Amino acid sequence: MEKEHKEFYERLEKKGVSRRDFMRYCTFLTAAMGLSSSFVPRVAEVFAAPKQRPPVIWLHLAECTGCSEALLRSQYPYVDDLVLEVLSVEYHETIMAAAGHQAEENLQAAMKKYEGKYICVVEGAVATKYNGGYGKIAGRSFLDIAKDVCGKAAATICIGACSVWGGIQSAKPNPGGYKGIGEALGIKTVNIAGCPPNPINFVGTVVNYLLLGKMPALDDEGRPLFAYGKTIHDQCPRRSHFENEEFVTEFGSEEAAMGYCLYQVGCRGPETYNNCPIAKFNDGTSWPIQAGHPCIGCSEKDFWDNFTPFFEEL
Ligand code: FSX
Ligand code: SF4
Ligand code: F3S
Repeated sequence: MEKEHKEFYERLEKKGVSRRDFMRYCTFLTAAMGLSSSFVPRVAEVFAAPKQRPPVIWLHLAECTGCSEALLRSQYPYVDDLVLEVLSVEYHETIMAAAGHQAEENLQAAMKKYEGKYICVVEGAVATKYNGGYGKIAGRSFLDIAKDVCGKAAATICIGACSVWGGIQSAKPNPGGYKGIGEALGIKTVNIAGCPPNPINFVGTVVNYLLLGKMPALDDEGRPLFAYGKTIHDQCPRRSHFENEEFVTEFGSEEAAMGYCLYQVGCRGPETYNNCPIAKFNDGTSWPIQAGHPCIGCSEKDFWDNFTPFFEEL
């Protein structure tokens, strides 16, 4: 065990991440997961000396790959994408070396070898109209692929609004009949909502599974409660301005510079459940409202239809 730890920290050092940075990350992750600080050493252990590395098949369907990008390209990318080392990722089109027929063979081989045991992570929506004509890989429709791969998985985690509810491709008039995985397949999925979701919400879900042997508690929409239990509005640092009716009515104005509430320029924070004000993005650098942009409600169902036009009070 000691040797394993030493090697792990040496590897981190080489990537420019000190032991201290790593422990800070684990402390933050533990808090984000809603666990007490006594869990920090155990959370660190999940990365430093993994007891199990569950096989994962990661599907890309209709989407922009922003979800993988968010995970892989944070400010200290190595820390977030550590989770990919804890998992045994058997198939992931963005990061694997194989292509073409070889990639397809890898997918089939992994499904056979780990049938009923692998976790399927899905990015992207499924086209359901015209025999799946709006989305195919290697001649197979997204719907066929999803049915096959999710059907043989131990659990399916949907990462991003697209796989959760259909996302941008399912916005009206939705010509391809796009749907999220749960609806298209009639199965229960763990839903990491957002466009893109915060990587910490995915990492926290996986670490919860590895640490406690189960998926985290979910809300009615299948979203982990530790991340999506409260509205943006209830955690927003601009909330006192809302209460005082101090609003931004124009971008670039004095009120905007003073950090007033963005409700009148279309903020959907009151209707949106997510932990952005606490978790922030890029290792705690900022988040939409901190940067002066209203929340567009990216972690809510059908936000492209329900919350548009953006920048207007609903
Ligand atoms: Fe969708 Fe993810 Fe938005 Fe993009 O893959 S949730 S379009 S950020 O990337 O699925
Ligand atoms: Fe609520 Fe948005 Fe105003 Fe923040 S900026 S207080 S989330 S309405
Ligand atoms: Fe999305 Fe709103 Fe957070 S737009 S990233 S839920 S602040």
